[in-house]
Amino acid sequence: MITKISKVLVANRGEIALRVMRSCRELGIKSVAVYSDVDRTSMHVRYADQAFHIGPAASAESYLNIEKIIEVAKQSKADAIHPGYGFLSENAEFSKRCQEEGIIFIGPTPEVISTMGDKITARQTMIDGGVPVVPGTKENLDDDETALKVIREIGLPVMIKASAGGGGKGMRMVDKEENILSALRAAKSEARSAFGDDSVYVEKYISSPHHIEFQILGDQHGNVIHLCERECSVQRRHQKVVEETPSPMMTPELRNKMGEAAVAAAKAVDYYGAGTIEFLADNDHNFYFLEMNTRLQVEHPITERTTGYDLVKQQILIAEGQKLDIKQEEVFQFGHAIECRIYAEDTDNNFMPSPGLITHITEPMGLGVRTDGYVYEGYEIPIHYDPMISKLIIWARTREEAIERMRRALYEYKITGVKTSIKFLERIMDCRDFREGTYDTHFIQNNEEFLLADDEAKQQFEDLAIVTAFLDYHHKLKNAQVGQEDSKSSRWKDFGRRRSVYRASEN
Ligand code: MV4
Repeated sequence: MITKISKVLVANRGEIALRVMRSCRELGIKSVAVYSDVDRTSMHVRYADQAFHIGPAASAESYLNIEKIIEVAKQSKADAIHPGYGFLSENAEFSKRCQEEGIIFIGPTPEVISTMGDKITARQTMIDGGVPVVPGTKENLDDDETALKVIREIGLPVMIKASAGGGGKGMRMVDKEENILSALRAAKSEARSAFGDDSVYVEKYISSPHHIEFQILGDQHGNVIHLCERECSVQRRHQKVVEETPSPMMTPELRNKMGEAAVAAAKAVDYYGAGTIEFLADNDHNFYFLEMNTRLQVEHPITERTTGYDLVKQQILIAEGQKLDIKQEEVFQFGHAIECRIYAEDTDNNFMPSPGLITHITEPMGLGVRTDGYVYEGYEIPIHYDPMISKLIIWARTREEAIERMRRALYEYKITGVKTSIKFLERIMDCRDFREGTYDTHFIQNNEEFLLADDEAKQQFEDLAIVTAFLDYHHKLKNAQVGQEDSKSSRWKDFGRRRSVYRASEN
């Protein structure tokens, strides 16, 4: 049965709310925004066809307020809700409430969210579905004696993980016999206070893994395909910083094997919608199921760019009950895509969030450049939410060209008023391990000194360049000379040139 969707409530804010509404507009679907006190002037409110205030800044009282959001959906006669990522996107209760109210939840069923949210159950489900998992335990480790016995059987080092966790919370690595019990207790108590559930399980520790995830799409008729991988090993404290596709370590053989495993993983839970299967992979091409994310992910645009599919549109069509109109054999990737997450944070000060007023913003443009953002000049980034400003997504025919284009785009990106991670990202693009594509999940840690080295001269160039750009702009406006060729090169242009020569010869 197909239920045409004509109005979608977007239960989110920021760049992802805007991203979802854009696809709605292309499909001729009306969009409804919800917003908190501090988001009254946010871009997603301006873009939507309708907007409803749902409460104070605190997420718990607004973007996480299930009943309020359901009430707005009914009031606005939205026939579907898109949760974006974060907030209520992986909340089984929310999916259930939508079901009960006859509102289409653009995401999986409450049962699937619960199964994948509980990592012990997820592991068991994958084992049953024939998907490789990291060698380890199947049950909750309750008493010390059993714990010691199993951990000795698996062999040190091991990773103790919270069943209710994910994303690294409640996780402990153990490499010494005498530390087993204290690590077990630490993991349990962290899990209890973070999730109210102290179930833990144990896996063999994989020493230098890659984080590789597969994008999958499943419909409500049992069809599942994958749209290749994303390499997400550039992470800091379990936060992704840069993602790319294809993975530099991927081969056609490994992609086929992992892709098949990803499809099997989705089929094991009768998954429908867009989802991601996360794997750990080592340099010997062993790979293991890690977690499944039952939502659209932040990094989805690199898959869109190389495969050509609009993932939000696919989500909507699937939610309507349509059959997937993509066959696995038709899926191919063209070129290379890299995403950098631009954060309002002070990378020189332990990556402290740096919310505040955007006084000036110039975004990069040109061939192969996409920015998914939501801020504008005069916008104040609130302190209450994730400080991500935008995502810079670069496409080029080859990886090398994509890296150079990313450096160019990061160079063009000018934001004043808040501190940003742009410099840090430029450093990543200049890093040998990244350029050679030989990095793993320890990349940022291994290259910390290079990535954080302060270059005062460069910073002064940059500050001056921004001021000069601004002055140049005003000068041009005043003399109405925009569009005319300058006879003299401005100081701003000199700085730009000198800097790129310096950087090109660096490697
Ligand atoms: C591991 C691991 C090594 N061995 N499991 C971190 C987040 C959570 N999703 C799983 N994580 C890891 N699990 C075993 N058996 C190393 C990590 C890990 C990691 C994984 C993906 C991306 C970045 C990471 C950074 C540190 C540790």
